[in-house]
Amino acid sequence: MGKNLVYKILETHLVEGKLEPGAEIAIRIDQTLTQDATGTMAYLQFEAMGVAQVKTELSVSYVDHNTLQDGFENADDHRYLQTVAAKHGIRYSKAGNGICHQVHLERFGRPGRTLLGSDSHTPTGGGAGMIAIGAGGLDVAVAMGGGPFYLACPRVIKVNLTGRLSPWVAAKDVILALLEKLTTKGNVGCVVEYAGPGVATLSVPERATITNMGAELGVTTSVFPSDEVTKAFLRAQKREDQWVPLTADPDAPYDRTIDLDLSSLVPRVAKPHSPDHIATVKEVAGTRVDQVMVGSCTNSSYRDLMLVASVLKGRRVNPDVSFGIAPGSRQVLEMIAKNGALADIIASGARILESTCGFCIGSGQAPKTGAVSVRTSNRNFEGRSGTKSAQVYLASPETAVAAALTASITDPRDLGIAYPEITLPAEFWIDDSMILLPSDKPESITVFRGPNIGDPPKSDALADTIKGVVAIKVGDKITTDHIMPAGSRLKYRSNIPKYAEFVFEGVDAQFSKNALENKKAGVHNVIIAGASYGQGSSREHAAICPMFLGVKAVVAKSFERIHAANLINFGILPLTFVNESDYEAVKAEEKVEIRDIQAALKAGKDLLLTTTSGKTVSLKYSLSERQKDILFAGGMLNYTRSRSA
Ligand code: MIC
Ligand code: SF4
Repeated sequence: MGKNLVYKILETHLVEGKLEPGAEIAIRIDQTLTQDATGTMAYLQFEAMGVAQVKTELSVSYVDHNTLQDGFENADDHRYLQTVAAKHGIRYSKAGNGICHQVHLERFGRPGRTLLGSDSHTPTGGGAGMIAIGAGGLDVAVAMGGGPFYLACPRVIKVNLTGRLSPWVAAKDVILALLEKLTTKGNVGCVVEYAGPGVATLSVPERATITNMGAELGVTTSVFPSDEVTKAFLRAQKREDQWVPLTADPDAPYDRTIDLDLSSLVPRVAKPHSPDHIATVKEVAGTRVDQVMVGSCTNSSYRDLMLVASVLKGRRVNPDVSFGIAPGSRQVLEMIAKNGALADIIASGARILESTCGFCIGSGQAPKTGAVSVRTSNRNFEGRSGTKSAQVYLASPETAVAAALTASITDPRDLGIAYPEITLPAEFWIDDSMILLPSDKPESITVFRGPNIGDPPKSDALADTIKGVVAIKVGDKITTDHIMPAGSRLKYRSNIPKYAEFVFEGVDAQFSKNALENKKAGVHNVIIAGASYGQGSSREHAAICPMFLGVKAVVAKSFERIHAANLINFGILPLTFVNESDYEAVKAEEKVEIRDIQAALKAGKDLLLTTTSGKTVSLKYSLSERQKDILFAGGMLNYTRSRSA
């Protein structure tokens, strides 16, 4: 029997385990990326490992998230990241050079390679035929140190693309259609592999839009074959020598196949407040719009910006709309500046924003009270825009620019404008001068540490009995934005005690204070949650800060992959209900106890949670022996230290 593309790449990188769906495997990581919001912790942990030079083929540290610099904190982090990169063999992409995923795709994405990134949208690289996976910073630090990455060997879903997109229908509509089918829940442990004749009709940046937002499906990653289109893209980036052809064998097995006819698709949006809350644009057409934002790692490529500029040329943004545009990279910005498209954008009345994440993560551009904001980004969780009452719709650049012109959600096919076909240039503008190379005299570099940068907190070995209280009980689809807000709080990413003050800020403003008091009184904190707990970002702060507050276990109906791994890395037990209906049995603020944890874990037996109201609830877990050992040690850092000792 033949092999699918995912297993072909995994096979060449396998260092432990067998390629059998569900089994734990370890793979060698060729490339890593970090961004500044997760990077400081990742490099502090890397430094703690005592490895002088990274052992990967390529490691890049990007600064793209925290560039607002309203205070010294972000700038301190940037300088720390720059010096630590210079010292340890890491390239450093300066603030202003662009969003990590866009820049990485342009300059480093390489078919057949593995990439581990401390950001959940790392799968963007799948657009160029790599296995690109998002993980917590600690896992990335381990990979930089030469350690393998452990994951559950995925089940592979084939998406068979046929046909070709119609005018005004975009790559974004492909992934929105898939989110409609597969939703954000229930896809943990899967990888999406694209195949079929429709693949050749999509450019690499379009493929990257699709793999980027595959993160919202909750899959481990998504990948496209590497073909002539990939080759042309690499050639245009002056990297043709890095091309290799890669496709699945014709008789390759898959867990299941989804057929998607590109020509049948229509423009779609994700309605507030979830990326899988899908409607066709026609269904919501006429909704009044206050703000439109084009950018983010999903839709900020040269192709996307040229499309928007071509529509705006000679036209004016509706006076009732605030329209912001953030090009994904300096390459994109320079190219549209040189070819005049930027002038068309400026003339239309759009606001030009820095090439960073910015609005996508609520770092600036918060819309007005109750605003409707149409954005080309990938997440519309409540409050993420910085305005709790805002209604955020996710859409393609085509649909976004239509809303900017009309101040209402509008099917771009109804604009009455000739569709501007955008072709990619034969050569992109290449200038890597903002990607600093590591020092050739690493010993001469002193790492800068400003007052905002604290050491990662220590965790204790796993307690045999958890005796404490349900510090919070939450429902389904709790995202890492709920657990650990970003936006205006981002600047505390390097200062755990301070950042921990904001855990669950928007859900229960007293949580942090109460949890810390419990901890001081020796009472363990337990979180009770519904399905898909920890959706969204890879931020390990959603585990580190609860750990700092004395959270010992999260009991949920189900977990998202990256967050579950982060909990384990920081010594917090991720447990699930044997009977989901028991979720109802455990009340907020109730006293709870889980005994004999070590013995049960060693024997692979269920755990029992007892409540003060006299109920007993069975709990299970999905942990490999290695993960159990990490938990016994009280987290990955302790585990690594004990093993090297
Ligand atoms: C996000 O889109 O939520 C982020 C900000 O990029 C996060 C990373 C972070 O929280 O720093 C992600 O997606 O992993
Ligand atoms: Fe940045 Fe938004 Fe992409 Fe996250 S999703 S990496 S915040 S642009």
